[in-house]
Amino acid sequence: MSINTTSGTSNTATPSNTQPEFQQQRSLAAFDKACSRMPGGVNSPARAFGAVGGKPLFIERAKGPYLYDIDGNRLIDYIGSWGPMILGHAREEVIEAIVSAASRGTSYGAPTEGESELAELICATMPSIEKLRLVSSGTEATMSAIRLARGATGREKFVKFAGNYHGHADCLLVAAGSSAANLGVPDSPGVTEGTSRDTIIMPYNNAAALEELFAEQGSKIACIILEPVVGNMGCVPPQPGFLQAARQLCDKHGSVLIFDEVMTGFRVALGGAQSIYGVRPDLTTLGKIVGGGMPLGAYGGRADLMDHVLPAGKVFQAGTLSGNPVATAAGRKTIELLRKENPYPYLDAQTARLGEGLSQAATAAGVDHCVQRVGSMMTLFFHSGPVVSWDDASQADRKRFGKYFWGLIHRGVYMPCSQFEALFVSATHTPELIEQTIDAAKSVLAELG
Ligand code: KE4
Repeated sequence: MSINTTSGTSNTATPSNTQPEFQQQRSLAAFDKACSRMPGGVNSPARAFGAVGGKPLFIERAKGPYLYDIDGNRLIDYIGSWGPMILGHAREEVIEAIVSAASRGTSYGAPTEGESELAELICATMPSIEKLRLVSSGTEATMSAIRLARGATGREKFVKFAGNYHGHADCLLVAAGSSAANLGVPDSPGVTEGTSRDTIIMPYNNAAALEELFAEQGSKIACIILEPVVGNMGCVPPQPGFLQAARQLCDKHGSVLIFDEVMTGFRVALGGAQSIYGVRPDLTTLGKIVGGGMPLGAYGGRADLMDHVLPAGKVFQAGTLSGNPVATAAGRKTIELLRKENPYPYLDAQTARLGEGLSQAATAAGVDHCVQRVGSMMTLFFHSGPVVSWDDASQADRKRFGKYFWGLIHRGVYMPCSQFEALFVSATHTPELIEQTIDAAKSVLAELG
């Protein structure tokens, strides 16, 4: 694992475009049809290409590092379903586990041994998790962890950070208010003042501001929730001492420290960001990779906290498909393969090379940029950097990013469709594909320069 911000110097761009002419007719027709029945034609706004312009590609299938869309375009995929596909798409052993589980029934609404086996695997991989509850998404995990922290402490306020995304629970769809107290205001229609006023929004990577807040309000704060490596404003690593400050403040004031590792769990390292930075959270939330691409999330941590959750305790949380046997089979197989194969050194090397190549290409083109990476999650910011908070990230050149995104699509490369997302490299991205991606980027960036 290495953390770096690079903006190196380099050789000239060598245009390469070995892809057949990019087509989009069928996707455009499919999008129009989708819009007739689904708002914005998608089931999650991140897919709608709103941040890059144009209309989304409809995918027919995927295998390894590739997506194949309904117009026959083959694309090197750097979204990986927004993180889950670390082993590459349609890994045979995972598919076999899903088919085998599904052949025995898809859901029972009763406990299975497979849930305990997955729980054991997660606890063995992330020792801060002594007990956990399986749910069906990252949002459910974070929403439930915040409720648990509030229920266990009897406190109502909690802290999140600008540029950190934790899913769409009402109390999290909150923007920093104008007031100096950083009190939250609704960030979506339908979110009420009542659910926002207990959410405190702070600047990420600002330990001094956090210390000042806790000095004033520490006894009222149920928890801090944060992305230990931010992916949702683009990749922003924690500055030295920031995570430690959050830990110390929670210890001093009796607040719960929640690491939202939905994206970083099993991604930046097998044990997630907490295994890299040596800070032990009280609760961890998981999603994405933990389900192997199936709907599965989890929240867990100190047993004394988790025992507040119904029916062991009184904090309510439930779910029809929580711990679903097909999803847990996919999650177990994925984690078993990660533990057995340890792809992390390979992923680190491939992503480092990609970052180096993108930076060299941008420098050669005279494009203001920086590259920020932790393990196999990375962002090329159209910003001179460093990007340490939302105030920095929000200054990035989104328009230029959109042109970069579409230029790469036309060259057979599918990057995250927003400047404020991280790209993900999988174990199936070969060195040849990394070089092909760099060549495509050289060609695109040369046009942008
Ligand atoms: P889900 O409810 O989407 O499974 O997880 C919410 C969530 C929680 N915490 C973190 C750190 C996350 O990154 C996410 C979801 N990530 C986004 C993309 N950055 C999911 C993509 C989407 O919304 O379609």
